[in-house]
Amino acid sequence: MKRRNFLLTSAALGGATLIGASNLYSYDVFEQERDFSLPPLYEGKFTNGKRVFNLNLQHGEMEFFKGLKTKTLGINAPFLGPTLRAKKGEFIQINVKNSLRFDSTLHWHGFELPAKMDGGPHQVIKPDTTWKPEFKVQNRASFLWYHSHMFHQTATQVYKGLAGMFIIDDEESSSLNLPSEYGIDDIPIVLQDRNFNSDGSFRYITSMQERMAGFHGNYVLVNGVIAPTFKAKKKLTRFRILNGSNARFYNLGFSDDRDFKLIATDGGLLEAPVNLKQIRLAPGERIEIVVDLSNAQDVVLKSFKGATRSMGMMGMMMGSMNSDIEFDLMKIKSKNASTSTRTIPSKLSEHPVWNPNNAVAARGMTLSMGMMSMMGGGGNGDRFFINGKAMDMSRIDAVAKKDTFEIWKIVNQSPMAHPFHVHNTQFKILAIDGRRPNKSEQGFKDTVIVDPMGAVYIMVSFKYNSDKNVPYMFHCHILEHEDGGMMGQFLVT
Ligand SMILES: [Cu+2]
Repeated sequence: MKRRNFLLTSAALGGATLIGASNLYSYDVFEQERDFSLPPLYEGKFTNGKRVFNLNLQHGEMEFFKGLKTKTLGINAPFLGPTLRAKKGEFIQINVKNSLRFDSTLHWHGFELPAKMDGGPHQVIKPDTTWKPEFKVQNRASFLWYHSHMFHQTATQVYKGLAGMFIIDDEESSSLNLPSEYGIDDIPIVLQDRNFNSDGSFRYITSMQERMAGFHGNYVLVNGVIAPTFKAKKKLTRFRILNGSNARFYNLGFSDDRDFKLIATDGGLLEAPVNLKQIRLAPGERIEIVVDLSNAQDVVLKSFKGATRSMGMMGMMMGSMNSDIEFDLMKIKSKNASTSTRTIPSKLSEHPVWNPNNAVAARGMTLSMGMMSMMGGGGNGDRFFINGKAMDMSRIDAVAKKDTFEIWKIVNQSPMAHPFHVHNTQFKILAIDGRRPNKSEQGFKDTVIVDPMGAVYIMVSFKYNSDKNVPYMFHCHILEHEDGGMMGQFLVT
């Protein structure tokens, strides 16, 4: 009885700190039209045979609400960063200057790259210094991203804005006639939920429940804008969608229930497009979809129920944070969209066949949450574990051999879903809770949803790089869980 009251009270308090209506979803968020924001495209500059990018981590200020200033972090901008773009096979160098007042890192999420260049917790960039990773782009055409991976600080640094998108092209992707003009018919979208105090400042976690479930905000930003209106230029439009939220899952679809074609997942093109009406997207995951907008009717990109699948008491707590309700993300107007000469080929790519019998090792990764955190009380220590251990920078949890296959079984011993992410690889899903992956789950992945009390088998290969000293990370991509210990380290030798 007491607990129930507490939950009700915390939900009510959460509402009181918001601006305007009690939350985003109880009124027409499109009443005030806000322009869609396209992140600037930054293709770098060729110098001595390398594509060179200059990035600056900086403090900034944004007006998410008219007349109210929010202190933010950004990369070459007050909030978030440019969309970087490079081609497979190129050598790239990224000069990352830290103009912040504190340590940070910048991790190239989804890249297969040398461990020293990964931008994880071991590659700290001190204030007023510049980190200059360089590596050959080995990934096939795909939609990757970059973000802070500072130990214990990832959640707050990403929350304030240290993230951006990264597009890789290759001959295969360029030879297809898919929509691919940046900002015209090829539109990147990062989804991030936030809360605000009445003075406009970001509101972050204030309760143990929020830390446990991960941060869930009542406003969803699309490229840094609350519920924008996107005016389509072409009747056939590709959206590259990144879930850059700290913890919120989405179940994406359209208000009129129209079909869309899923053409790519984390690691690039599927073998063939898959017709869908809804698709779940967890923090860290990306999808590329192509939508037919030729009927000229306004339509809303939404998140539907069914995103989180939390169980029992966890489900109740998540419910109090609006973690699994239906809500609007972005309005799409296509009245003035022109006819497209682009097409969606029925065959997109051919994936190599990976035979599980060729795996040289099998590993188990069990994800769990501490009982104290389950009860919502006590202690400041780590509350999230992999194989019963919290992340330790000085401990190596696994050693893999370069260019071999391994099978990892990821087991979720908790009542909420976790997106499991592995660095330096694009893996394949072998099985999800005892079933074969369906067509939309058969692409290359670097992050996979492991549902409550579920188990997922993945086949991983670390093809290109080895380093006997510097580890890569595997972790839950709910950033509060990662910071709270649900992370481990592996070497590739
Ligand atoms: Cu998690």
